[in-house]
Amino acid sequence: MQKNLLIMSHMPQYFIDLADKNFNTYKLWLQDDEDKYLIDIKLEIDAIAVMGGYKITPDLMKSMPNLKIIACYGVGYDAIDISYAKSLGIKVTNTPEVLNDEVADTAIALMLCVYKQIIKADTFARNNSWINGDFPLTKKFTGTKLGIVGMGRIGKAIAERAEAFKCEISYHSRSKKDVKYKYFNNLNELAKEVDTLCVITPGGKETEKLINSEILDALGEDGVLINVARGSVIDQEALIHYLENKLILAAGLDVYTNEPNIPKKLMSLDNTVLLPHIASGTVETRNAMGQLVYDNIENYFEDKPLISSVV
Ligand code: NAP
Ligand code: 8YV
Repeated sequence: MQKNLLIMSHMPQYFIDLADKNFNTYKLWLQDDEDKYLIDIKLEIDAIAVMGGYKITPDLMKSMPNLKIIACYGVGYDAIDISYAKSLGIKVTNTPEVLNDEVADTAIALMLCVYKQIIKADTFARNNSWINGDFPLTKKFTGTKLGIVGMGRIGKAIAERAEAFKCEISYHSRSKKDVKYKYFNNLNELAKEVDTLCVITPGGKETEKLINSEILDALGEDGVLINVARGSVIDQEALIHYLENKLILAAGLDVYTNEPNIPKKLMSLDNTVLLPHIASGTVETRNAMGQLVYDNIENYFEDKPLISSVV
């Protein structure tokens, strides 16, 4: 018998097609009254598929007595109450590895855009400003000192790419990793040492405002901040203050505290490059993520081992 899969919000079509073919799908985001719909279907749901940023609360889990697995479309699962899921025996899966290259590419792209002012130069060319004179000289990225905060799967992929740019690479995480780069047990010391700080830790309580005024101070007025992790890892108000007052040089951001809202102040600054959380957003990578979400759910119901389980 086909299992009942609740899809919380719109997800890339590749996954929807797979899900429609193989499960009874319930599409919450297409309903006029989502709360009433959830009440109507709550006893039927066996599995949930959810985009990374969508909150899965204890109340929602508690309301579905047959829920066995929550498959997160993203490697970061900070929006799901994991310990509550565990307490109910609900499995949670995520999508590690398949997006490492894409997110690392985006991190490097942000660094190049910030240093070489690619976005401003594009606007300058389109506005025909060139006829009035050359674009101002920018700043060399190759050979700079890069500090990676979070030397995990994606952190390593960023470091591999940065090596090609002859960067001097060092990193901070809670434990030293088996890598050739210099380890800083103290984040403040790392920030003092580098030109660019690139953040790629998980979100959630453990890392909340890890990058605060103290760290931005240490990064200093020539320092660049790149965030492809989660908005919560940075004290966004402090960051705006440091950017506005040129207390750090610039920032390249893919993620924000209250997505999809980006503070107007951040938009108005000329020393930011802002992306709408697209670090993994190519057709190829999103299809691979969708396949992994699907395979985890299918494996669960076929009594096969989960490919990437969190709990
Ligand atoms: P991972 O392999 O688990 O690596 C996470 C790294 O962060 C580890 O090195 C870990 O080392 C470190 N870390 C964890 N907590 C820390 C803390 N409190 N202080 C300092 N370092 C800490 O995860 P991943 O696959 O690389 O993904 C990392 C994160 O990137 C995801 O969780 C997600 O939030 C984000 N992400 C964003 C996008 C996007 O679209 N922008 C896409 C993919 C992923 P220790 O445990 O030793 O500290
Ligand atoms: C996704 C991400 O875009 O994997 C993650 O942690 O942040 C991104 O790859 C996000 O999860 C949307 O589902």
